[in-house]
Amino acid sequence: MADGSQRPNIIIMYADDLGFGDLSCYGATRLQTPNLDRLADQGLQFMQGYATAATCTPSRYSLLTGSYPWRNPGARILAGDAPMIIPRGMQTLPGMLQEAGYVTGIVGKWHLGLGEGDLDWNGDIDPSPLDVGFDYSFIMAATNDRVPCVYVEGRRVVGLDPDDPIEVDYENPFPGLPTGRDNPELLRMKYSHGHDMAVVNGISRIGYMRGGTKALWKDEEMAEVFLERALSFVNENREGPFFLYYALHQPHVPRVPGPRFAGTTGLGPRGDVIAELDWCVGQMLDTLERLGLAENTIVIFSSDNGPVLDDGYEDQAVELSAGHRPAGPLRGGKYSLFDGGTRVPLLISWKGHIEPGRTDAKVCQVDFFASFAALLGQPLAPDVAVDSLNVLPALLGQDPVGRTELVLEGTGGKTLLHQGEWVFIPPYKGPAVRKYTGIESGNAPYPQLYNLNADIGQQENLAPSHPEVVDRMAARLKTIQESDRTRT
Ligand code: NG6
Ligand code: CA
Repeated sequence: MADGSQRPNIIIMYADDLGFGDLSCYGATRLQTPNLDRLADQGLQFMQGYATAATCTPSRYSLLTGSYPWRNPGARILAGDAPMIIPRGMQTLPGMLQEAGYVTGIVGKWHLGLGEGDLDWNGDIDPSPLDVGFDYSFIMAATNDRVPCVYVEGRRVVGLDPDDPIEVDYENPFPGLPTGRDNPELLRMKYSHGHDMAVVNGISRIGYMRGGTKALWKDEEMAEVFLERALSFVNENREGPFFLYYALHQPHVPRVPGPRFAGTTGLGPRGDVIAELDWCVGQMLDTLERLGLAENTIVIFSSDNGPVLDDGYEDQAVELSAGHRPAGPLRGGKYSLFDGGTRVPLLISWKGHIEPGRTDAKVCQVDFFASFAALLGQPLAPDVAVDSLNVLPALLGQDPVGRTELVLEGTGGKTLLHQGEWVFIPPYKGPAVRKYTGIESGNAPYPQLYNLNADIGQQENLAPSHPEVVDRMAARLKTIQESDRTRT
């Protein structure tokens, strides 16, 4: 297999802020995810699958570059007008796959920056995903709560009227234009914190924008717009091999389901958009079956970070969540140093190659790069994918262990170390509970040590009773951070 003679299609479906406990196959009972459960049934369900970080940009950076996010100080939650943080010329997962003969595409959320700063949204956008390994790109620039609220295909804003140019500003409002702060009467969904700037489609966002009226997205159509592009990409490239990074926007705020899903789950918009996401996954699986691609396609599903209920809008996520634990048994959630921040759903199927089942092997999204390179027999230069380990046997269900060591990030570059069952969190300044979201950050003035095998909920700090483990892991974390690579 490692001779590269076999080149399966690869699809990574990547949710935004979906938690370890949000799928029925991971134990949710108030929410049903039949299509994701179907994927779990036909593939391998990881009980210890990790994003590299508890927020979006750093996790996506690692997925695409095979590098830990904290190596790049720019890999923090980005504004919608931020310059691209993947340097031109840096080898990426899609770039490696291009070299292996794949046609590569991205559809959905990008959030890794565009252009080189001071971007003119009305001209050619450069650099864009097209410059870091993608042949096809249909994206939103950042997040669905950040301006500009437009789709970008290739290098161009979709549907832009040249007589109505787009301007974006993250500091100053445009005089005369309404904002969420000043014009709450225009809002169909109120903000709870932040998100009080430009009003687009009756929802106030982060950042200000003017113009581009015809190009503005409608949140309730976003799922179908992205799905349609993702399915078209598969259809057009069905001769293969292709790689599709389908980065769904759900269940990130603002949560606005299409009419088919609004009100269907009883959990409010957050539940409804998860039902919608599940449907999108089902449409993709059905399409693969219909095109006869189910056998020769590796299908991966995961999420960029853990869950959050109130992330800035009054959408009843908190009020209607009784009986639903978005992070399952894990402590914390999005933004957190605890496992709820980074341990996420991870499903992999490859019919005829992966024996269906569950696995406790520890794997991280940063490892896809080296693992697929190994599958395809693609050599990796030492300075490429520097933290990506070949865990292909674990991904295929042939190794029950996977990674023995993993560095994870909470928010803003704060790191922690996993070694086997041990988790070490260094002392960090900052509030123990995050303002507004109410999520436990994991910050503490003292070191924390947890044993995940005995205590998945990270309730008992074993640091006081195991000072030698704390010392060893603190030293190791420092060594890793001072090194320029962990792949040997
Ligand atoms: C935060 C936003 C949050 C979300 C997050 C990024 C506020 C108050 N909060 O700053 O709503 O957009 O950034 O989420 O503005 S992520 O999934 O893309 O990392
Ligand atoms: Ca996210």
